Amino acid sequence: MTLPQRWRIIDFNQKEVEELQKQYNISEHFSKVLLNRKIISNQEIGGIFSPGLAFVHPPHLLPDIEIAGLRIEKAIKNGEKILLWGDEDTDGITATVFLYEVLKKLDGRVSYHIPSRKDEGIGLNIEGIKRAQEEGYTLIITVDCASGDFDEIHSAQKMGMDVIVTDHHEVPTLDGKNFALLNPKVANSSYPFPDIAGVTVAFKLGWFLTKRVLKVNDKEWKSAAGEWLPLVFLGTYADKVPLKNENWFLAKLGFNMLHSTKRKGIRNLIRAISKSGICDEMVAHKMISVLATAKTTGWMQNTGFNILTTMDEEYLDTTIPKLVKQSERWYAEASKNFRKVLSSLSGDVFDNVIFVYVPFVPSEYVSFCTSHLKERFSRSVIVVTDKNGLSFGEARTAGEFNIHELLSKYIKLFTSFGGHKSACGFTMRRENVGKLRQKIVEDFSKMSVTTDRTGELRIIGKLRLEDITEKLKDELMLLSPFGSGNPPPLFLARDLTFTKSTYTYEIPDTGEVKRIEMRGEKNAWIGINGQPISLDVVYYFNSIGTLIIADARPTVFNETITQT
Ligand SMILES: [Mn+2]
Repeated sequence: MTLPQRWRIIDFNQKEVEELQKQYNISEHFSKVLLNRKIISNQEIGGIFSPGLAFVHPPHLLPDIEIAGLRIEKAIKNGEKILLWGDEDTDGITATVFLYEVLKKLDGRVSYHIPSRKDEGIGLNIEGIKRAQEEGYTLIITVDCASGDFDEIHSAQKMGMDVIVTDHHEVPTLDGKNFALLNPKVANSSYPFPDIAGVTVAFKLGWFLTKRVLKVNDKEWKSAAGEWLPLVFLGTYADKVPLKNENWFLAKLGFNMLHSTKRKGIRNLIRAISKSGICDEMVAHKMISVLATAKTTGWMQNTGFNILTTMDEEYLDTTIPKLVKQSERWYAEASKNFRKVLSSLSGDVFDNVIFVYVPFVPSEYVSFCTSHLKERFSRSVIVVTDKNGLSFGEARTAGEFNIHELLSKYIKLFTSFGGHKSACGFTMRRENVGKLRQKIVEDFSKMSVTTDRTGELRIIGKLRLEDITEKLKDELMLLSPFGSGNPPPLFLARDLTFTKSTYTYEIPDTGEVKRIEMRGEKNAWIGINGQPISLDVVYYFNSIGTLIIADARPTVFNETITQT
């Protein structure tokens, strides 16, 4: 059951559309797309037509980067053993790989450990710190974690090690901070765009260090950095940070390099997932879910790290197909659990927030269920299950609403809590779940319904499939890759006669016959007994110019189109 979304055709000032169109020699629809995204300055439009690292913020803007740079440079010069401490998701792994390779290039004596989320949890832990000390490490650099791990950091310091934190999660407090904390979200940060991924924070540190140690200039760095950009793309895409500002440029450049990268693991992943060998957004998502099954297998051992760094084809040929199968099984199991959660919903779907306690769902599927509920009902969602004698929950929000801030009010109810504005996680004693639920539902009932809902498809304009030009497709593809914060522009075609879930049409100029097909859930709209049916269709183009149907409904019932 999907609640019907309203379709809204955006209204444009025709004069503005024509002006922009003439000024940049672009098509009318693309002019509308740019106006809708408020991309109108010379510089912004220039960035879309020729994206480059020149549009990415320089590294010295990150807080504490000078202090970190000095300390790391000293460690390299003195031959100190440096331990990178990562996180077991794609953002954490790509960040670890990146900084590992940079420090190797700078002749650092570097190793890494990625804690197993299942056995060690997220962030620093005392056991690992002790082990690092025993093995003679004197500097620990975290990536994608540890902004709040003050106790562990102070312990490491007492054991004679320095700690540098690089991270992008919300920072709970700065009380007692006596270490370099490279996080664009710290309270006094003047970093211009804080919503970057952990891999991007690491990327900035690597850039800074390379300039400092090798005395290269920005231009030399930018030409050398290319090989790492696919890693930045994967981490950025996996963490679903908004593809805006510098995130978009980094994702764009990295995405474009996926096909030409020398990194064998990435090439092998694409081949294993995509029959055509071409990577679009769907393939990228699948790559990330395969990497998500590549776990930590012990101290300083992580399969994802191995995949992204190895040159050993044989290792990749045996490892990756196994992981692909495993991730398919995981997805099937996650979907099954999601359906169970769906059928357990009752009146919840009419509340401003969906808060469900579902102890029958294994904790590894909670994140999946939370995100999918949010997508389906376009509102804030909290899903809680039980894990290791405690309750464990995840929260996601639709739109701009800050769920991290709201949950922070109840920090006393949690035994652990962390995350971002739009996605966070927590653990708590089971007997407190009911109390939290009551508080949250109450908080949401006081908000206006629209605060956090995005249940509306906003459409650029009507565009018959016969009228789609190659020029427009090329223009739209400039905006890819599409994803969080950068949705593909939507168009509407009305009254298409579908026969057996297929619509066939002819391009007037060339006589070429094309067809589009209904797939998956949208199949609900195929005609009874295979009879032709007339449908209205909202569609878009993905990064490789394939037409994809976003939504469809029978023309006769379609009274939901509104013009703003
Ligand atoms: Mn991250």
